[in-house]
Amino acid sequence: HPEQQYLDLINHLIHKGDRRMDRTGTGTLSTVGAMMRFDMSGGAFPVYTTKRVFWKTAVKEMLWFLTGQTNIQSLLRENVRIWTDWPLAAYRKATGEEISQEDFEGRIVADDEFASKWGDLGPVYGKQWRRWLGADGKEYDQVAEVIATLKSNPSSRRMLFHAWNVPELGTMALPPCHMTYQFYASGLGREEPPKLSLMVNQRSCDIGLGNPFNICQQAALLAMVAQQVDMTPSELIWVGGDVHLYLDHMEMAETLLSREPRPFPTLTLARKPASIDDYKIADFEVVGYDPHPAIEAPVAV
Ligand code: DHF
Ligand code: TMP
Repeated sequence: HPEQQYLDLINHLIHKGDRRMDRTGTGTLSTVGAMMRFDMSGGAFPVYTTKRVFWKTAVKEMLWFLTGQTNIQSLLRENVRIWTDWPLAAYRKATGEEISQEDFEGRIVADDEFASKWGDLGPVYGKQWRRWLGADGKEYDQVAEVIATLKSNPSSRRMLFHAWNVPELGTMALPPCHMTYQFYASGLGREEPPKLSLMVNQRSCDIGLGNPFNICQQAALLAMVAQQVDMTPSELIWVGGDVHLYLDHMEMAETLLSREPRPFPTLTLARKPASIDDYKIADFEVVGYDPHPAIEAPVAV
């Protein structure tokens, strides 16, 4: 089962991981240089099954990246709360106010002025993907460029977008974890439609919480881009730099390892939107997802 790659990586971290302190003060077991490959042909959607993954939340985050936005207000309006901790920590630190997460989120949603002051994550993924600011003062839409190249010159070796914008790292809530997205088309001129693969390079990976989200949202991106360029999704290749298991995720890890993976569900896109900017969460039809129960685990801030 392809999910075995994930379980093997967790097992490796538990037994061979380098035990170290980390930025968040939580402590991790860590390794460097991991690869997982997921074949999406036939519609397989790599959403892990050894715990319930809230794939709609993960796909909504991907759709939010694609809008180019960086403020959590639009995420919260979609009921996605995974990014609140970082602006909330910044707000508490700056004001000394002991505001609850719910109250903070409520203010972000209701009050545009408050949101623009406190809800922005800085120039994170969406900004870099869609509006990278060049030294020439122009904004570069890397995603549109990749899609245009896939249509005009699909054997190009330059079809990638990158979020590691060095001069802007300091003003991001978190520097990008998933950094480069490189596309690769195969069977060109021989197969109709050709196949499209995506290789993602991720410098830092929280194997317990972040990775299950990342894999399924990156798979969703591959499905969208393939549809836009009339290709069929092939492999998602995921490469991790510092891959780590937080020490307070150990119990979750043991539970995951004790469970038997189930078949991946299938993903169908309900319609073909006019462009990469027009996808909605309702376009993602996932059939046959039958996971083991969800596991709650703390996120290291
Ligand atoms: N920091 C750390 N330490 N790990 C991360 O995975 C992480 N991810 C970030 C930002 N900073 C991070 C953005 N993505 C959750 C999932 C993804 C994510 C942030 C948080 C999360 O808490 N997932 C829970 C709850 C899901 C939900 O509320 O819908 C989960 O059980 O998957
Ligand atoms: P770092 O910037 O010190 O590496 O901390 C970022 C943490 O967030 C790290 O544990 C990796 C994790 N992370 C993911 O695994 N996936 C993600 O998509 C994001 C945003 C973060």
